[in-house]
Amino acid sequence: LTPSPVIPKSSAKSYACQRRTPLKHHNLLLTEALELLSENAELGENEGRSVAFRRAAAILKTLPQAVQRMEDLQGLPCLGDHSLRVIKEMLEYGSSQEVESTRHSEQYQALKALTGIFGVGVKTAERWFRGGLRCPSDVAKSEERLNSAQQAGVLYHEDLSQRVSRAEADAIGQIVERAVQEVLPGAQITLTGGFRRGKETGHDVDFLITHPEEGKEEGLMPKVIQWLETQGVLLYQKTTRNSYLESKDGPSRPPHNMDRFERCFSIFKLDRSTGEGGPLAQAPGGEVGGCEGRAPGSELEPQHCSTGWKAVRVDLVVSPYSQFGFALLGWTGSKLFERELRRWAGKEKNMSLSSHALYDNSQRRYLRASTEEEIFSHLGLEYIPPCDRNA
Ligand code: 8DG
Ligand code: MN
Ligand code: MN
Repeated sequence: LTPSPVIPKSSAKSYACQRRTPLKHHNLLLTEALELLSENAELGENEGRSVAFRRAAAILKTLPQAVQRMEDLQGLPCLGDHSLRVIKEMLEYGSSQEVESTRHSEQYQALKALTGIFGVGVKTAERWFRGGLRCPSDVAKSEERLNSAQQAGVLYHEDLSQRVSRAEADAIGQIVERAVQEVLPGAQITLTGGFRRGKETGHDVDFLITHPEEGKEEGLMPKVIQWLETQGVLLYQKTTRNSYLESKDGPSRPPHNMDRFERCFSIFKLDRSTGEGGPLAQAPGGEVGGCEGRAPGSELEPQHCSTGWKAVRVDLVVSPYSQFGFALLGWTGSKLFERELRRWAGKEKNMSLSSHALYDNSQRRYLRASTEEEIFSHLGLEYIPPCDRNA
């Protein structure tokens, strides 16, 4: 009899924000299966079920070795009957019928493909699915009215469906840095999202911008966008005020200066010679490979010519310095880790955590913090570094 893997003390904790979840782990087959079921539930708008599968996958990522027998799972939280059933089947037969039939179902594949288009959410994807659409090219050929995000999503779909490399993220970082220094010297930019957690690739690149002098950051986003636009870097952008008031997870009392918080969902035009190292020969007086036909607003045909540049999704967020720690914590992810932090704050501490502030409902006051470490400490949690927030 082989001994059961020793379950680390932290794996017995039920909130993901109490545990260290590294990027690389030993149970990829199981977590991929459970995450597929989670994703399918999300596409079917069954949030409770989706979160349950995601939590089950997350606990397996904390284990020091591969699960081989059901006994190896003893003492672990977050594993419901359904997840246990799937794991058991996979351990016995190498695969799960439910997972495989979901993976191959037309509905799962179509909804995944349609929500994979930038600007398309579950509701729209479902409506299109009922109308017979199955993939991005169906949408491009259809008569559906698309908003401007969806138009960009269809137009640049080929590029946007490719992963963004770390080198490309760094190249975009340099462009953003340049833009920010041009319009507000002394402003600071930080790479957040998956890349900050140590991922090698991402579906987009996320940045947080602030300035050490409180108030200087006001009005920064429009200026940065304008500068980027004059440089011809932006294929698409939509700047919004924070959606903080509408957010059901937000704190019960918004801070006074929340209206300064801004974000921008954008698509950058990244020169391939910068993103991949090794400069390409520049064709005289124009783009490499002659991709002029790709201007946004041209005919809505998915574009395949992408020799000279690549469309990359970029998220920019501007935060006042006083909220920087909260914004950094909130935009580093993972999504499940964020969700668990807010659940911990509310359920265990009677506090409300957002990307702006931490409110103590018992003391009826905001708890100040300038670093992530201080926020974990306010929450009574051991500090978890970004590389271990990959829940
Ligand atoms: P990926 O891009 O590599 O696929 O992964 P990621 O970087 O972890 O995912 P992301 O979708 O880019 O999200 C990064 C973080 O940003 C995520 O932890 C949650 C956070 N985030 C959103 N939308 C919002 C929002 O509307 N408000 C706040 N406060 N945070 C958000 O994605
Ligand atoms: Mn990201
Ligand atoms: Mn993002």
